[in-house]
Amino acid sequence: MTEMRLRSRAAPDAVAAQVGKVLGDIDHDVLLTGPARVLMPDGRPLCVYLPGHLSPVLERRPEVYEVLHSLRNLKTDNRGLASGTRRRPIVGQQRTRAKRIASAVIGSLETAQRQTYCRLTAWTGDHLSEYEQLRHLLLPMSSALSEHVPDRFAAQALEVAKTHRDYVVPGTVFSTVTVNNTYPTGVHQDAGDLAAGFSALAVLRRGDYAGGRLVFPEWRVAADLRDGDLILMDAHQWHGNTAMSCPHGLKDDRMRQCCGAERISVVAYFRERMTGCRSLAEETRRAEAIAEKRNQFANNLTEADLHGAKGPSPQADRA
Ligand SMILES: O=C(O)CCC(=O)C(=O)O
Repeated sequence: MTEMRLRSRAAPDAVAAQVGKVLGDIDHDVLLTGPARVLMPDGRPLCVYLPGHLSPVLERRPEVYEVLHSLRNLKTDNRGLASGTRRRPIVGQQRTRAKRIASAVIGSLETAQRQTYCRLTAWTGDHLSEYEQLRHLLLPMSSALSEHVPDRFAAQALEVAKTHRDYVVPGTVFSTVTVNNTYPTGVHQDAGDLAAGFSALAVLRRGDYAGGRLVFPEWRVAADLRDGDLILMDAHQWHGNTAMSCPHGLKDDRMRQCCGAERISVVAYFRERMTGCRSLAEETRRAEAIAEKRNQFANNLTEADLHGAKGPSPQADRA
């Protein structure tokens, strides 16, 4: 395996100008073409590229592709910079919205903003047997972390050991997986995953397309992941993809029909706040209790409103 220590980084204002943007080939100088370990100037690992590492499992287990492919219709407008667009406000709501893209989060999620309990994502809960099939892919992804970035693996394993097993993919150091289908991410840094850990990103590829290279623009390093390739990476470094196109130029959502283009990326990681979650059964009971309280509150409000509108005045009440 080639080992490379980076010496220079792009100027901060140049990187700032790329945030949220889909990149081009001019945004990298180095294209990794074989097994490589890339270190940042201070010696911390940026990425470890393992071409073809997952090909044997994908050949043996065609069902893995089928499950991942079936996720292509799950869309989200909640990926912010990674969608390659800016978030826009939604009228009458506090939430903002970015472009809708084919990106699904599966596995476990912690409490966050409007979600007051830990849980499996909706798809996961409804498709447990399909989710379990993905373990065939996630196990070698986790073992690769253990072999190639043992200190990051150990840090992640320590947090996994503190986490209820309901939320961890058995035998791995992953709680959560993002599955993207055939869109280039804008330049972003991942959030919510363990700072001391490392992410593992696998690609499954179909059709005859160009682009979709994974680029670390601050370091001007890229990899053009082929079917079965794996890259272990520090997802807190800025990263994004180059635009994708079919041989005769089509670049949009119709690429799949046009040249059979499909690029599935599977990003596996550990969400650092999972350690605070109680068992799924306890969290579900808690969620039901919260829902019950909300219902009571809503019912009380309705009665109060009715009294306010039609009932006796407070003075009459007191008399
Ligand atoms: O598909 C890729 O190469 C990158 C995916 C990614 O960065 C993400 O989902 O956060």
